[in-house]
Amino acid sequence: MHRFRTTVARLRPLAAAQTGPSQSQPSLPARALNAPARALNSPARPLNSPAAAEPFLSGSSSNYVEEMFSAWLQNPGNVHKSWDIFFRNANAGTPPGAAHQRPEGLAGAQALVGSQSAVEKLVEDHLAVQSLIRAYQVRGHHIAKLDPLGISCVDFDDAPCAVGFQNIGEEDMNPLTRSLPSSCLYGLDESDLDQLFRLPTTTFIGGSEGSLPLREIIRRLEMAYCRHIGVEFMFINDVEQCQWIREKFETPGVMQFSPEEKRTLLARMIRSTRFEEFLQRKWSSEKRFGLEGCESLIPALKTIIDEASLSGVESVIMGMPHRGRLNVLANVIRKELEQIFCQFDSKLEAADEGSGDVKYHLGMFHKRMNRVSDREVSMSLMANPSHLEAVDPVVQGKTKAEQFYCGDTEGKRVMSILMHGDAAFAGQGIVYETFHLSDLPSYTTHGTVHVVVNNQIGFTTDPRMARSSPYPTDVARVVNAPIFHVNADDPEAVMYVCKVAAEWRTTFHKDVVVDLVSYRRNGHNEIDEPMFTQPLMYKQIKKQKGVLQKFAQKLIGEGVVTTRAYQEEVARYDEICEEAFARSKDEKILHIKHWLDSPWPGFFTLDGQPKTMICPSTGISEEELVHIGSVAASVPEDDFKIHGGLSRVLKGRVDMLSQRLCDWALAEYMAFGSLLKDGIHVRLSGQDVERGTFSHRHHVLHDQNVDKRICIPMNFISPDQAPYTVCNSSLSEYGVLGFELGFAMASPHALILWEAQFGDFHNTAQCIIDQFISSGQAKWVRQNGIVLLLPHGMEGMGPEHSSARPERFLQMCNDDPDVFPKLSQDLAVRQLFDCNWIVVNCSTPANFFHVLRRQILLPFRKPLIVFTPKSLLRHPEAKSSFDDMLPDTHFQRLIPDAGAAAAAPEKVKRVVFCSGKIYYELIRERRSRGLEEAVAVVRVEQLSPFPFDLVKAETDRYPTADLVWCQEEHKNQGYHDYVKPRLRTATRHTRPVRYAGRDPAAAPATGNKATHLSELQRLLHTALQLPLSEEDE
Ligand SMILES: Cc1ncc(C[n+]2csc(CCOP(=O)(O)OP(=O)(O)O)c2C)c(N)n1
Repeated sequence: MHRFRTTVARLRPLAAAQTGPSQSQPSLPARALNAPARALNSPARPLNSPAAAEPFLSGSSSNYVEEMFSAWLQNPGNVHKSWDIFFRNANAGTPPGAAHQRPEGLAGAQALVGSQSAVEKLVEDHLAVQSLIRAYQVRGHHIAKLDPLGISCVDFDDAPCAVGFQNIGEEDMNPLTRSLPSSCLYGLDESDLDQLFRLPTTTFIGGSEGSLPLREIIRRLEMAYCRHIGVEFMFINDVEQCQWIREKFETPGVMQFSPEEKRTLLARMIRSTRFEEFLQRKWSSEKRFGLEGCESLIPALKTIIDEASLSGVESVIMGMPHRGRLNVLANVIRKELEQIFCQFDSKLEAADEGSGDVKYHLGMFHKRMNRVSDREVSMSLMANPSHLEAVDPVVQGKTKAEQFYCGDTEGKRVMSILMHGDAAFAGQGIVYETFHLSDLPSYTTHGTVHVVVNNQIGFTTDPRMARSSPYPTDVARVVNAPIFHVNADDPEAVMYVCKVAAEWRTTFHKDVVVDLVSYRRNGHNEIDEPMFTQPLMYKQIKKQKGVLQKFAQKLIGEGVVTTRAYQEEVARYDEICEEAFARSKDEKILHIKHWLDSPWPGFFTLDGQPKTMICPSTGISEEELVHIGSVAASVPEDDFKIHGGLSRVLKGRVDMLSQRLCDWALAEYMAFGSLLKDGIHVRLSGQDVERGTFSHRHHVLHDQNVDKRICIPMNFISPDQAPYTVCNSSLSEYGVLGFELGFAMASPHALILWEAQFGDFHNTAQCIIDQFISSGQAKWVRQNGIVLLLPHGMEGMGPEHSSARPERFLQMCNDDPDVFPKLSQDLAVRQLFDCNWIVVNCSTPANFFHVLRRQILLPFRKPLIVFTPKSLLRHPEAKSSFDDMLPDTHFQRLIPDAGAAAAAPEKVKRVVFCSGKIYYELIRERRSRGLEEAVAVVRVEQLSPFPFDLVKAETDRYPTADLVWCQEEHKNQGYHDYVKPRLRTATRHTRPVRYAGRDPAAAPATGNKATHLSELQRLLHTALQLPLSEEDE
């Protein structure tokens, strides 16, 4: 791709007077030779002479030399002999200033080649032209006419524009009429304008011509870079990619469309514009976050989808904010218009469970024929919360999952498109987190097309106050994504950049940004008054002709359509809207289910219900346990040397297996392995999950002798198993959890887990937890079985790393604390079906094993929050027998006391209810106090939905005992606030429930180990002290 042509040859005399190399000795800046040597990884010795001593070649003219040097490195014959000698000398150690020698054959030709100064001027002028071309490529976008309003306040103060021929429009293309500072012209002046110049290989403006007069060079550069498209790409450090972009924008005549294409574009503009006008006419006082001012978004998206479909893409997953969403649903996804219109009828009753959501947040899935490619394309627009940009990683996760399920390892069949507002794109950190997932092997979706609806305002805040970067899109530069700014009032320019963006993705499988520079005709929404805050901008907007009107006039002027044909097309679409409106009146109920973005065909009955209300046993056979255990204890690759410490871990697993025991890591292995064997994909993602933060998991083995050689035993369980994915993530919670949630959305037949490094870090992903996980089903009738593993427990490690904040998760549970559920055979499953998520804290490896398997064996999907242990990972008592994992065993929502207390319940004076690791502290203390008969310790393993029935059974079993809730967390934290009213309901308010735990506190834990231990001792004392002290009464 990259054409290294003989640059010196291109400088061959254009006229006799200009021929021949100079006798002067051009001296080179050190960088000029160093840079390509590095780029090409050449052994050539770099020069170190000070650049200051090299007046002849400076600044960006060094590119010219770099290019020659690169060409010379490839083959010395590529360059003119004079440069060959120069590079040879320089490489041999001669200082650049002395490296030039006149080549033999040319020496005698002195008389023919003209004066030394003419040659110097020739070289200098060519270098200047090269600099000028480069300046347009780098900074042409600064002066492109991107803003339809002409009031852009993009501030380039930090990057002043040095392109000379500023703001030369098509109608005013003559630079001679301007007096220009000479610095802008790199030493060129008016007398050079008609001079012919060889074009360097880094430009395509010549088309088939190798040289052009300077005047034409400038005109073509202006056409390519300074009209309605601003191309920002020169920061990309890949030569091939830069050349590709140059070719797309510089080649003469690239932006020409056939009359047919123009008519299609007009029809799309009509739909986009008239749809908003229709809504405005019918519901003038309703919020709809219309697209007015950026109507070309619709043809933009359709162009991207057309191009993608032509290249073989079968599924497009989209995420977008509120602005223009109804229009996208109507005109891109092609949701039935009556379904959209009936959302405006507030009197319609909702047919589905849950709260529903406002119309401009709902998602949609639809498969349709693409007219351009004649191929079917599935399109989904993901439902999203109000939280701008939160949907970005979710879309990426779902895209990755779809690619995974169809074996699309290069992103050729499934792709994502993300839309953004300008203020949100610049302001929300999740955008950055999402970009940083874009090129990671386990997270890449092989290129996303980002489209920014840049209406130059965010609610009431203008860009000067909303961001510190010139463009709202600068965040994309971190991943070397090209950015195509385009004036959205020029639909043809929009269509062109969208074509190029889609082609970019197809070619390079990397992200790309289209920045639709536009305006917002109305206020933030249709009932907002923008003149309060942006009076001048809105005076200008009021004068602004609509883009459809302008575009129609242009095409009519060109003779592409007649006025009549245009009017008929408009009338036709208006009629479509009117008819749909009439039909919408027949709708009697609102079905949110019609707005599902991720249907799971076959998983539910036809009317969307679970096929059963039964959860089978989650146990597995002894044989299977032994087999999976043996894989977990092995290195299933030949000649694979593992670390000695790891050998001990694996040996420990062998020992456990021989005793029919499982610790935490092994139980997790058993759960994952058994599901994989049954064809269920398991994906575990998060920071350092491969080894496990606490070095207990070791799912990826590393050969100690061979770099990057790894082995994942979990993939050696059975030949026809599902693949196992375990992936260390970037250091992000918001982005990665969102991604995994999206992954889990794609299919119910996979176990998708996100593990926080420590449970408290989940709070940087709070938006995903609040907006999607806890409330997603209620808002969008969409189920999700994601699992969150949150290490939790007071281990004396200080306020950080101790608490996964169970209180927060429990506070968001929807089970009623005051209602004792109706007892029935299927109560446990029905409770799960009714809840918004499941919260557990398992105290045994076997229960952890069961709860993970239950996620898949349930006939529906619910998010699962697991507070996972730290010290219990190696606690000698926290082991489970195979007996607890065999067929017919289940997850235990509550584990009753099974010792002396249970044997003689009438003698029991106290029942201590607890959850999680405090159980082991309690039984140790009970033992040391000799209270095994007097105190029963009962573990609530499933906190939510609360096991009312089992708690009641326990309190009934010990009728004369007093009841205590014990937790190691502070009183205002942990489970207390959630559990207390439910325990009371379970006892029908007949028995008081006392608290044994830490006092209320602001921080989750003390930083002082001694304080930690004394607090623990005190709470254990409170829990086990008999009889009750007076203040506890
Ligand atoms: C995370 C978040 N913070 C604040 C808001 C409130 N809000 C809604 S729209 C909006 C302005 C968005 O501006 P922009 O991204 O430019 O999109 P536009 O509405 O202009 O199309 C704000 C601040 C929000 N929805 N989400």
